[in-house]
Amino acid sequence: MKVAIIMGSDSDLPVLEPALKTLEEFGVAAEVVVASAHRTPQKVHDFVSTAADRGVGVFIAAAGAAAHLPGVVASFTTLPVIGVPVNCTSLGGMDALLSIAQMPSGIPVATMAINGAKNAALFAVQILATADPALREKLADYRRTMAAEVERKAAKVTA
Ligand code: RP5
Repeated sequence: MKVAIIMGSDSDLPVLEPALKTLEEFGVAAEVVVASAHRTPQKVHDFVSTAADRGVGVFIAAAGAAAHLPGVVASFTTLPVIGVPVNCTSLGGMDALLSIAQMPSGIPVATMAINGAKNAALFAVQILATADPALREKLADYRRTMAAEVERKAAKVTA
């Protein structure tokens, strides 16, 4: 199963780099596309409505400002959609966070923190791992490594 990463503008790409890196680390394939809910809505529709046939299991959708893209993606699919609010305005990303989190009842989007692309990728991996024991083991390794790193740093503080 693949992850589809859809962003509202090419200007969002730097924020999404950690998601791409994380998926690569887990060996999870990604499709990446720029498509805007407002500027190229037909492209959004066509990309999302054909994604399951291409092996996509989860969407990560990122947008800034009046960030309608994740919600629109969710309206076209029953696959899980993870929303990443992008900080690109004078409102510091709060505009995007609220736009993405405040979905109407019936069409959920799992909303990450502002610029929270790494956690979006980890959450996507966790979703795919529910049906993939090898991926579950990689997640367990990741947690063990993270805990060891925390303890290594903590040891320097208490030494
Ligand atoms: C949103 O508007 C995009 O997702 C981007 O975060 C923001 C600004 O887009 P550009 O004006 O940089 O293309 O739709």
